[in-house]
Amino acid sequence: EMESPLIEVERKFVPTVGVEQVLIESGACLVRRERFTDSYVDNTDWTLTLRNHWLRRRDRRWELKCPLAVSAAADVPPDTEFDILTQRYLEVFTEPEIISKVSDLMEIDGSSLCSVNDLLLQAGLLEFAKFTTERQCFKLPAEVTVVLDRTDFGWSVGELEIMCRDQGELEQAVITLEHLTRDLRLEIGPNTIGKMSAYLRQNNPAHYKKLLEAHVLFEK
Ligand code: V4E
Repeated sequence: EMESPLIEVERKFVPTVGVEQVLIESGACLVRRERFTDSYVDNTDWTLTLRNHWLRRRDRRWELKCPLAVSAAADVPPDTEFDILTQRYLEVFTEPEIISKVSDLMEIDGSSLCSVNDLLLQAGLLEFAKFTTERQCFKLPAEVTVVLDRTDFGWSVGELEIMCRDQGELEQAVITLEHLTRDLRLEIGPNTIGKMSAYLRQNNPAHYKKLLEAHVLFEK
C-alpha cells in the first residue's frame, strides 16, 4: 500500500549552549532521545547526490529524500539565504516508490526489482557515508519538531522541522519556521551546516567539492 509522500520543511541552526533551556521556556517538551545509524549510498559518479537525492538506510529502514522541484536539478543556486536555510524535501519510505524513483533517475529498468537491496546491485549503489547520531527530540505546539543532533564524528546541529501534506501547509510551515527562528533567537551562521555536509567536508573532500559546484550543498 502506498502512503502519500510527506513533505518535510526544515531549518537548521547552531545548537548553542543554553538552547535547550530556551526551548523548554518556550513550551517545548523533550519527547524522546534516540540513536540511529545512517548509511548513505550512491554510484561512483554520484548521480543521486549531485541531483540532491539522498538514499539512506536508517537502522533497518530505507528512506529517500528528494528535492521538491525535481526538474530544477540543482543547477541554479537559490537566490536568498532564506531559501538556502529552509529546505523542502519529499520523503519516500516505501520500497516500491524508492525503486521507481531511483531507477527513473538512474535510467535503469526497475520493473523487475523486488527490493532496495536488488536496486543497489542493479544500479551500482555503494555506501559513501555512515555515521551514528544521538538525537534529542522536542515538540513545540503547532506540530513543530525540534531536534538536537550530535554525531559520532563530533558534529552538532539543530533542526526545526514541520511535516506537510500539501502546498498550503508547506507555505504556512515556511512562515512558521521563519518566525520561530526569530522568536527563539536561534543562531544561524557560517557554521550552520548539516551532518552530511560536515561529514563529507571531513571525509570526502572531492565529493563535497562536486556538491558545492552543483549547488546542492552550500558554504555559509
Ligand atoms: C537533504 C540532504 C541530506 C540528507 C540528510 O538530510 P538532513 O535533513 O540534513 O538530515 P537528517 O539526518 O537530520 O534527516 P531527518 O532525520 O530530519 O530526516 S544531506 C544534504 N542534503 C541537502 C541539504 C542542503 N542542500 N542544505 C542543507 C542546509 N541541508 C541539507
